[in-house]
Amino acid sequence: MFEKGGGDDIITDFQDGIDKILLKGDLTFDDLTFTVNEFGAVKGSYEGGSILFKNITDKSKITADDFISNRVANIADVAQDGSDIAITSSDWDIFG
Ligand SMILES: [Ca+2]
Repeated sequence: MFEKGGGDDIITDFQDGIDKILLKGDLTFDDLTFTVNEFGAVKGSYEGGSILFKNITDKSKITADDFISNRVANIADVAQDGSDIAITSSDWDIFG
């Protein structure tokens, strides 16, 4: 999960349209500012941290649809469709 102050995270194999990023706490998609770093990878920065999409080079591919908030009642329900969900900051795990 990614939350304010969560530090810098790297996702190496994001599958656009399949994987979802869980935003924890009061962090929302609107808090993210997307840039492309010096290596051509998309980076979403927020207060206290960032999420680097190491294999994504097109900013337009990362939209609100790629994120879920922790207001989703049951994360397991989301994961059942085979999606991977990144769920921690610093270390992250995959469900699905
Ligand atoms: Ca997308």
